[in-house]
Amino acid sequence: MSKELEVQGLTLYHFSACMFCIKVRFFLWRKGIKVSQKDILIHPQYAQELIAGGGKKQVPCLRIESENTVQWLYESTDIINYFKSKLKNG
Ligand SMILES: N[C@@H](CCC(=O)N[C@@H](CS)C(=O)NCC(=O)O)C(=O)O
Repeated sequence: MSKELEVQGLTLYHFSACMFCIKVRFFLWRKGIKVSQKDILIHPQYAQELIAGGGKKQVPCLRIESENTVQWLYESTDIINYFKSKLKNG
């Protein structure tokens, strides 16, 4: 990944005041990574999507779609580590 990269196939479910979400969003901002974001408090239908797909209403959660598979990654640290694993320089 490089600076100011808009990543396709990734969606971050979150809400603005959630500290764990802030941690992830700050990491993404610092690294210049842009992903689609869905606020589950502003749009309750996103919360329903999250529960239906990931199994629980916990944020942050990163929906990772690649080819024909969809993975729902919970836990802020795991989400950050996912991005770090994709970055050349961490
Ligand atoms: N260990 C989790 C904690 C996430 C968490 O507690 N998120 C809260 C919002 S700040 C939440 O979604 N609570 C609702 C729930 O767990 O059902 C992380 O680091 O992501």
